[in-house]
Amino acid sequence: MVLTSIADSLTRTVESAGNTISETFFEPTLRLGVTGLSRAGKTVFITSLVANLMDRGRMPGLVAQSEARILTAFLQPQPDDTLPRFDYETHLGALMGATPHWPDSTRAVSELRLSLKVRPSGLLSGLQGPRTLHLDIVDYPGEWLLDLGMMDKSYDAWSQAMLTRMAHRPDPDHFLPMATTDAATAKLDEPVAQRMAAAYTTALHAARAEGFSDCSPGRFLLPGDLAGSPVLTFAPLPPVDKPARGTLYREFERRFDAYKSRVIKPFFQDHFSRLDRQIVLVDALGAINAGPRAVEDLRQTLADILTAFRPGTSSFLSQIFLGKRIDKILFAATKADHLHHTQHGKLTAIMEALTRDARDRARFAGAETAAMSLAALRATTEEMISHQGTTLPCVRGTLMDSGKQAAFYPGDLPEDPNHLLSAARTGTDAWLDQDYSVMSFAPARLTLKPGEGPPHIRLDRAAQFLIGDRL
Ligand SMILES: Nc1nc2c(ncn2[C@@H]2O[C@H](COP(=O)(O)OP(=O)(O)OP(=O)(O)O)[C@@H](O)[C@H]2O)c(=O)[nH]1
Ligand SMILES: [Mg+2]
Repeated sequence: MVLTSIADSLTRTVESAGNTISETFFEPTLRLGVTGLSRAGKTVFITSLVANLMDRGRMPGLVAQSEARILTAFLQPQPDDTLPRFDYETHLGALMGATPHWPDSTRAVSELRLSLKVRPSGLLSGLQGPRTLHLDIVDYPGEWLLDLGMMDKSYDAWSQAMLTRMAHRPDPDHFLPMATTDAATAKLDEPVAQRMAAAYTTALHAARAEGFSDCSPGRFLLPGDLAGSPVLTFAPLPPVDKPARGTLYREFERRFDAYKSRVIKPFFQDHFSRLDRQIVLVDALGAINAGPRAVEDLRQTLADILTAFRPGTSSFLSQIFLGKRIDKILFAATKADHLHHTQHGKLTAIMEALTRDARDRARFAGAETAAMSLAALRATTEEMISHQGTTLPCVRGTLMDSGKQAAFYPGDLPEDPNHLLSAARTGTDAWLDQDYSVMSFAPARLTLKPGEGPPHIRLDRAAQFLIGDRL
């Protein structure tokens, strides 16, 4: 155990030394992580960001662009041979085709390299020719960050923690009655192991649906290409003193360790620890629409996810980061085109409040953070509509279900975000003084002028925060 960790650290040190040398003497690379819970808007964000960096007519908020210093941006083969490529062309085709539709859900990590040729600014501009920045964009599910808490736990400690939690949670397939000491000490019987893992997974899904956020292991909920494999076929068991070989307990313990070393560790080591910048996308409007419980769950889940951005809290993380850190983190409420711009400030304030604890801590750990609301792909236009003697700020777009055009008023977000968050914390079922609703709009049919990327809201500002200082 100890030997492998030392060997691992050594290779990593050599690797990072290698990175530094190539960064100084050759072309610098910036790794941008894009994450968020499922359906937060990661795929649309990356697709539109890349399209708008290649055709920069709608990116005035990116300073290097407004100074006309970005000469070209082009896609390149990515540097990591074992990572799937982010399928940019297919996703863009979906959004920009003759019958535009949203891209399919993606369930695993993927990567894309965009290279930007830039003229240096300031004093150096006359002395140096253009230089190239490689932007490596990594898309990964936020759910995977939730596993971090397992790394510093033994199977025994994790089992006890989960079994205690489960006592107060739904258990539709009756996992708890199966998880007895007798079962734990019985000889391993694979069909029994599979039934238990399946019942435990059902319980995790049910707990998630009821708004509980600590639902580990994360891959049980979002298995990617690991579905059905032995590393996902285990469950917590009651403690057994010196379990005998060949028992269910010993096998589940072995699979738990395999899950840590083969699933969690490689992700954090090979992908997460190499990020320089991070954007966390949050569908805050979707949660507000779903009600107070969903907002409170979102707040808690975000807090759990964001512990990953504080390496000091986990010995495992400190080890793999080796002093390196993510130095800028942007928290972005997505799909802001569901709101008239007069409400965007309120959405940003809600986003700030939702991530306040985590942002304070990240800042403490040396990372610069910001919150913002954006739409990666604007699917609506704005309109003021008179209604019962007042004018309501509405948005208009094509409805997903019917394909018809409709104008729509989503409700008035509160000036003070704590109105929403405190109602959410008290666990009420519905908002008291407002109804919120979000329509599903289809992406609009687009005819773009040459040099123009897809329409968006504040994507240029997000890009400026995330990469502007390196251009
Ligand atoms: N109106 C609007 N809707 C958006 C925008 N971005 C995302 N959406 C909606 O959110 C859905 C999810 O977006 P994706 O980009 O696929 O989200 P994801 O995080 O990649 O989702 P998974 O791959 O399933 O984890 C889309 O199908 C759209 O319905 C946006 O900028 N505006
Ligand atoms: Mg996706």
